Amino acid sequence: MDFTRADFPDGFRFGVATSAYQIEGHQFGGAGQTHWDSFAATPGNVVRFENGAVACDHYHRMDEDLDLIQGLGADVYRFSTSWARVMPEGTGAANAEGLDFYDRLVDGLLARGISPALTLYHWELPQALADKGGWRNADMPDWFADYTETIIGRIGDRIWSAAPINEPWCVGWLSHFDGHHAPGLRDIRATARAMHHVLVSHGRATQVMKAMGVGNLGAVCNMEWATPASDAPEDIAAARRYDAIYNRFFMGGLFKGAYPDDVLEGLEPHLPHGWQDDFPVIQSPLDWVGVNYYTRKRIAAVEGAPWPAYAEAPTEGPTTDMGWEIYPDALCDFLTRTAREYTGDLPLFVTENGMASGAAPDEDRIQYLAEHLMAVRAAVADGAPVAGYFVWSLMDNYEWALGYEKRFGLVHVDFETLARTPKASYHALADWWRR
Ligand code: IFM
Repeated sequence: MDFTRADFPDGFRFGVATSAYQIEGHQFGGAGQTHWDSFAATPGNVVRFENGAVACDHYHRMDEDLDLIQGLGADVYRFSTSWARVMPEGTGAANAEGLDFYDRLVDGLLARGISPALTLYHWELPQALADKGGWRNADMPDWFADYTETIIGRIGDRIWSAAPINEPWCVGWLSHFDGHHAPGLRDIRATARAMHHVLVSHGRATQVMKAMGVGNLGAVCNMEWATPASDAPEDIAAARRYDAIYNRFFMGGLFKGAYPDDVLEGLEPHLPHGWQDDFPVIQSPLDWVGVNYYTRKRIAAVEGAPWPAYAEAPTEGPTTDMGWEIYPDALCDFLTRTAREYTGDLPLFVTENGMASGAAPDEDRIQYLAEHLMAVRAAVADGAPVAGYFVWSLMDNYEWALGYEKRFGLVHVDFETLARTPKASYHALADWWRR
């Protein structure tokens, strides 16, 4: 990996990312049940019914993991707090042991010279709230605001940045329309409500944090490029709909105070009453935006099908172990488009990028990261104000519906012994991040 820090703008920050349920071990420390526990226990949802009960046992191995982050020379560690660990019933009493855990995590990072980048929600919804309809319920913004106040009251004085919700598209569409993630619904009305309530909850949490004196607040959206499968006008329109649902819905809500017409075409009849009045909350001012980027899809129209009437066409280029096409150019395109059309001068961060690979040594991952870092440099050269790049992920972990099979880590985890072993990609990054 032939880079130095001097190849990136002054003050550019490098880091690694994880999330609570994927690494901590949710059976430890008094955490409450989550909707991922019940989703995983339902046959057919998750490879081998695997769940996050033990995961990487980060709960007991936190110091070892923080040493690994320090050994990399990372400037930033992007982690999430689990709502169900902080408030096992989703509302009401806080779990003192959970708060202590995150308190130690933040102090452990600061003691090692690493900036803590907090995400408040990375998908482990407390089961008690799922039982009340979860993201479909219009009370979610209030519940989320209470949780925000509780966790920020404990660690908000020491974090470097905070974002309310990781990847709203996954929380809304993937989980309520595609049914691939908890709660596993396939229902357009649930989808519309979840997608809207996620954004309102984002706005409420942002306001709560600002009122509590927390600065450097952002939003983290995953983005997937859509290329028409052919030059046919139907395929071009289908790819535009995919882009609208995946990417422009959330950026439109956050930065234009409007949803794209090609999404409203399908979702408007199902949005909650008065949805148009929520944009002032959704648009609470932000200090930065994070882009999580992995791949692109080729999209074809499906004639005669109901909205959104599209399907994925076969990939064309090389793929990762996820079957995701490796397509670095779109990272540059997304960064420049986001700045041009939505965020202007606001700093952008690549808050996730990485690949699943079982290769040892993982030369393919080194290549993937190098190509995407080149794309970041191209975006910077085009004037996009990119201020940081975080690798997904520090270590192999629970890849949701794909269980422990897909390995995104810079550090190998043996899920029998839980031993950690840095991979070639870890050493390659450490080589120049530590210079
Ligand atoms: O593992 C996930 C993460 O939880 C959210 N972003 C994408 C990653 C890889 O699929």
